[in-house]
Amino acid sequence: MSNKIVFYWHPMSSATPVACALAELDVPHERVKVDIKAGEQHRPDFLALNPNGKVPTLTVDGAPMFEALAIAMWLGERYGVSSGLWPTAGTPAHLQAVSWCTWAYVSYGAQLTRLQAAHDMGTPQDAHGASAHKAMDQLLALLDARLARQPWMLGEAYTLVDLIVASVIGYSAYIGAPVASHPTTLAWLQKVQARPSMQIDA
Ligand SMILES: N[C@@H](CCC(=O)N[C@@H](CS)C(=O)NCC(=O)O)C(=O)O
Repeated sequence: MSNKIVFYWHPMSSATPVACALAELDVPHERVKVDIKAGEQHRPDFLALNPNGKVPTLTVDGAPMFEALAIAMWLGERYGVSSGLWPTAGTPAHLQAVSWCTWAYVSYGAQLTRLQAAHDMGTPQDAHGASAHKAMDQLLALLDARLARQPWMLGEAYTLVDLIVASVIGYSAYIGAPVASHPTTLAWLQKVQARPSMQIDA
C-alpha cells in the first residue's frame, strides 16, 4: 500500500539531503515550499506539523515527522529495502547503518556546530575553532579507515547511508573541515556527490 508523502522544504537548507533521498529512492511525493526567509515556518498551520518551525518536515498520510536524520532513515526503511538501498532491519548491516548515520548527524555534527559558530563569528582560527577542527580531523580519520577497507559505507554497494553521511561531510568541507586531508574520504565524497540524485536544485 502506498503512502501519501508531503515534503515541506526550502532550497539549500537542512531539507536538501531529504530531497536527495527522495530522488535516490524515487519516492512519489508532493512538495510544499516553506519560505523560511519570509517567515512562513512560523505560520500556525506549519507549527502544527513541526512545533520547531523548521524544514525539513514530512507528512505520511497526514501524520507529521521532523529532523532530517529521522526522515532520511525512515525513508530508507520504508522505500529502500527492496532495492538494496537500505539494509533489512535486524541484520548486522542495519546496525551499522543506524550507527553511522547517527554518528554523522550527532557526533560529527556536534563538532560541525562548533566550527560553524566559529566560522559565523569570523574566528575559525581561534581556540574554539581550532579545537573543533582537530576533533573533526580525528573523526574523519575513523571514516577514512572504514572507507579504506571497503568502497562504500556498508561494503561493496552504494546505499542511502552513503548519501546521509556524505551530506554532513560535504557541508562540513564547505565550511572548512579538514576533509581534503583524508584522501579516501574525499574520493568517496566526490563519487557520492556525482550521483544524479545529488544534482537536484533543492
Ligand atoms: N536539526 C534539524 C535542523 C533543521 C533546521 O535548522 N532547519 C532550518 C533550515 S537549514 C530552518 O528551517 N530554519 C528556520 C528557522 O529556524 O526559523 C534537522 O536536521 O532537521
